[in-house]
Amino acid sequence: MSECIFCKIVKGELPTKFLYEDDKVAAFQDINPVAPNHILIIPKKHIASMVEVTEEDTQEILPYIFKAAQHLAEEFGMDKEGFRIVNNCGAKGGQTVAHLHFHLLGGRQMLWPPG
Ligand code: D5M
Repeated sequence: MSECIFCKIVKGELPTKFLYEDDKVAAFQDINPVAPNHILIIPKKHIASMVEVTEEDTQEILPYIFKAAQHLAEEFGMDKEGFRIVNNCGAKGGQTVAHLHFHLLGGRQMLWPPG
């Protein structure tokens, strides 16, 4: 998956400052922020989308996504005021990068329903 832009970020082939990293996941600023805090949390393993997540992934990766989200929410002061986590899946879900990622959004009032 050498053409995957997020795999390139994980491999250090695209200069990107990691805001959080462990063995399983990495997090960095979204290039096109839609909120004062807009961080992408991704698995280091290439998984194309939510529908590709396996039973093994749910055990071995998803806990680390939650851990990263909690850590980042606290670090950026979102734990007290609230935040939103979004996963866009597939064309109608609005997914544009085919590597599983979670948008951690905060720093402003979120609205519902989303667009
Ligand atoms: O979200 C994909 C997101 O990925 C979108 O908000 C832009 C962001 N993006 C794309 N390329 C980069 C790089 N190189 N650095 C940081 N952020 C990036 P989706 O849910 O698929 O629409």
